[in-house]
Amino acid sequence: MSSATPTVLVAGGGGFIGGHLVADLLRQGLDVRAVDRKPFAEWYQVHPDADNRVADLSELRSAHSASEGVGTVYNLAADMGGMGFIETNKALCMLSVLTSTHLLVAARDAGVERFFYASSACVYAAGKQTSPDVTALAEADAYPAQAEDGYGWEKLFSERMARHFLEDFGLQTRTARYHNVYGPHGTWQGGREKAPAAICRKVAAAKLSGDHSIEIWGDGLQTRSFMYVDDCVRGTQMITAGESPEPVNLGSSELVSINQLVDIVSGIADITVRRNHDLSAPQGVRGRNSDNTMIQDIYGWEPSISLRSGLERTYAWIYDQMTGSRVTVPASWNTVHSPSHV
Ligand code: NAD
Ligand code: GDC
Repeated sequence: MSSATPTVLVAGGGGFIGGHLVADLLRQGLDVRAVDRKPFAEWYQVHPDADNRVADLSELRSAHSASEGVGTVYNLAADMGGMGFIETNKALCMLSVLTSTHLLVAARDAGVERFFYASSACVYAAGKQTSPDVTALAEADAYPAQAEDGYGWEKLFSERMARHFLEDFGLQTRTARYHNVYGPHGTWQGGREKAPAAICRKVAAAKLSGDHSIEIWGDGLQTRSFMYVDDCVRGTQMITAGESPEPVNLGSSELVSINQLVDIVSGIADITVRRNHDLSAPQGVRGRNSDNTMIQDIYGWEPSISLRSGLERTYAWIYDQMTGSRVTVPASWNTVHSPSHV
């Protein structure tokens, strides 16, 4: 691309959502810089047309270097995972505040025009998520604050820091609160995976091994909404280009129980599974859904890819990872992973 076109920085570009975002930005013909602290071998997607770099963006020097000549920053860099990870890695999750901080400072110093921050539904008050038939969470439900311990508080703090960098320095920051994003080319094993990928892996393992029993964390009545990654990538760019700096929900409003999630995946796999409910496993909140009133009011759009169609693509990809790489099906794939302190 011509040097006149400012570069787009995707911080966390070696990650799940980052890999899909880089791909979409490249498809639009943009100059993209993807930066991640992981070695390239661990990136979910490496796009040769991007300027791919390995760097730890929690260091101010690296954040400054990554931001040189950049017009738009997407900060997707954080230490994160499903409940099996964030419940037992609270300090690690909070250390992401160094990355959030240094990227904001570097963006301000580099004269960046737009800065997107990936926040999370984990900022929402626990007291409003105590029942499976939960009232969908609206943006105001983040206060009085009672965020997810560790991870949720870092997200809420970094949201507020992004707002203050707009108020005090004029950096045009934009924030979305992602609600459980799933899809291919993401984490599906090892302890950081979230429920959609975990259930896909367990059902595929059942199908491949012939032992049709799977372990489910909790009683399965707990509810969530799950947003397919293509909706996330589209909404992220829409919000970044938009004029509203207020944190806005970016999530599906299709509420399902975890038992229903298992029904859908086992239907896709065409097997009937026996369910072993582990009530001692990490469960997070009892119910969570996205109220999409604000995103509809501002943008006239909300995520719309159905859970069934998103899971068909996700299950197929995970099944291929498990068979294409001639991976044997260890029994451990069907159990709660003791969170790896990765
Ligand atoms: P991911 O773990 O796949 O991607 C995050 C990437 O950031 C990783 O590749 C990691 O190596 C990188 N990273 C972390 N610290 C870094 C640092 N100091 N320097 C450079 N790179 C660093 O996670 P994801 O699912 O793609 O999530 C992307 C963003 O969206 C994260 O900020 C996450 O908190 C947020 N989010 C995701 C979800 C979801 O359901 N996936 C939900 C809410 C919020
Ligand atoms: O891990 P998660 O997807 O995160 O869990 C959703 C629900 O699925 C939980 O109640 C969990 O107990 C249940 N579950 C059942 N079986 C399994 O095998 C399993 N693995 C997993 N992982 N869960 C299982 C997430 C955070 C993210 C992010 C999003 C934002 O919380 O982990 O970091 O912030 O929220 O929406 P979840 O939805 O609780």
